[in-house]
Amino acid sequence: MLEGIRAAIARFLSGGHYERAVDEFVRDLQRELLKADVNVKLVFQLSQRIRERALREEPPASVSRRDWFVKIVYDELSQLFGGDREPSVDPPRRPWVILLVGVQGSGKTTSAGKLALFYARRGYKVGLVSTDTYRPGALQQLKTLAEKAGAMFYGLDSGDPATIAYEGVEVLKARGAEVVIVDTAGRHGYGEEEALLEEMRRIAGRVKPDEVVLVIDAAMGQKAYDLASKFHKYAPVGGILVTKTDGTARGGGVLSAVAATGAVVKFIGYGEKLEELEIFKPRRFVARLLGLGDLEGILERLKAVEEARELEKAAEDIVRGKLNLRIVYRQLKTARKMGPLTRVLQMIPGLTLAPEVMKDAARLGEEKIDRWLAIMESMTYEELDNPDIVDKSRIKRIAIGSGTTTEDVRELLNYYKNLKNLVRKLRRDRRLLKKLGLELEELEEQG
Ligand SMILES: Nc1nc2c(ncn2[C@@H]2O[C@H](COP(=O)(O)OP(=O)(O)O)[C@@H](O)[C@H]2O)c(=O)[nH]1
Ligand SMILES: [Mg+2]
Repeated sequence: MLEGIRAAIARFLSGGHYERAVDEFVRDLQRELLKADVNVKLVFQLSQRIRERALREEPPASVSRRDWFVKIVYDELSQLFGGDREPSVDPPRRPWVILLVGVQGSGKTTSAGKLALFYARRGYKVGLVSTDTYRPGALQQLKTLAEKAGAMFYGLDSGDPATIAYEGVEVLKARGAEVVIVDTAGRHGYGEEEALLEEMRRIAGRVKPDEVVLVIDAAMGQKAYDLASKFHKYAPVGGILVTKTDGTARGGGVLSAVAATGAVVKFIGYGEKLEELEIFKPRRFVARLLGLGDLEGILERLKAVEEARELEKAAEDIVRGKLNLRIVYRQLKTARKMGPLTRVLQMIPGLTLAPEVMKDAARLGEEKIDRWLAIMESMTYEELDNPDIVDKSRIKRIAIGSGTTTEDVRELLNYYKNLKNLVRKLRRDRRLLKKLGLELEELEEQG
């Protein structure tokens, strides 16, 4: 899937006629996603949405249609794999007990070790519990992993798994574990899910885990949809861990299937080593799918355009006479985010507004802007909306609150006063205003 989609993007970017290129790209994408075992219905819906948006949406000024199209594809693919959701992985309470469930061979034991290392590296005291009494060597496998990960360990090679799980959790909690991970056997094969679910329910009933994490092998493909749904019905699955995304299946099928159930994929495993686990972020996954090279540059450019629009909006507010310190704050904050002001200003095509003001701002320097931002953060909304009320005693309070001096506060207030005078002058100058008015309308049409 990876290579195929990348190639399709490359073809698209070098292609001729836009509409034809879109059609061709959508066809390539469909083929690749189907090859990666993504559900037919999902693929169909996705390509329809992409086509529709590509032909309907006008890119913002200074963005090419092709770049905009790549962004649409990126958005929609990210949606397919879970959208903007960034999973929360830090336990909200301690101790935190995670129960790992899943079919045999899916990678539970390996993942238990990976999670142990993951949490240990985040500074938690971790404990691992082995309940696999069926497979010889299972206990030793997890014990070795625990040692490597620097985690405590509890396990017995015979007895009732639910009882072992319960005792293990109690023992490790008593020894100070903040995150306890319980590995289960899941000895049941495909098609024996009922028995597996029953055993899981029994263990969960004893242990009362804070979170159940379902481990799914990427090679499972679309079948993951049914499995995840079933598990979800039995016990609220808090998160999904997809293993073996380094294999031929790449996880496309599983990840899209799981996203479709509404469950959150929290982690993906991409190798046999303990470190080969990462938090799953749909957007990052898709970025990799599309080949970062093209995409990063395009997204950077789009981000700059978006930020330029924010600045323009602040400029509009000023012209419309809504000037107060809240607007100044927003403007400086945006400008600050975008890096050196002079460069930023050059990037903004529509910003012919009040060149004096912008030049003035460009001369400010970043350190001073940071100081002013801190000052405005220490002011009340009332003061921001109506800076005239800021008297001597307020100046003193604001300086102390923001860790600056009263001179700094006065300087900002002066800057504001000058800005206000300038805007007043601008508004009196009808010709300029008319020109600006025209430009603002043009901008609105484009947006
Ligand atoms: N390539 C690769 N292999 C994995 C990954 N996770 C687990 N495995 C392998 O999958 C096999 C089964 O793993 P195991 O943890 O014993 O599965 P369990 O039966 O669910 O406990 C082992 O050979 C692991 O090394 C992964 O992310 N990538
Ligand atoms: Mg195992």
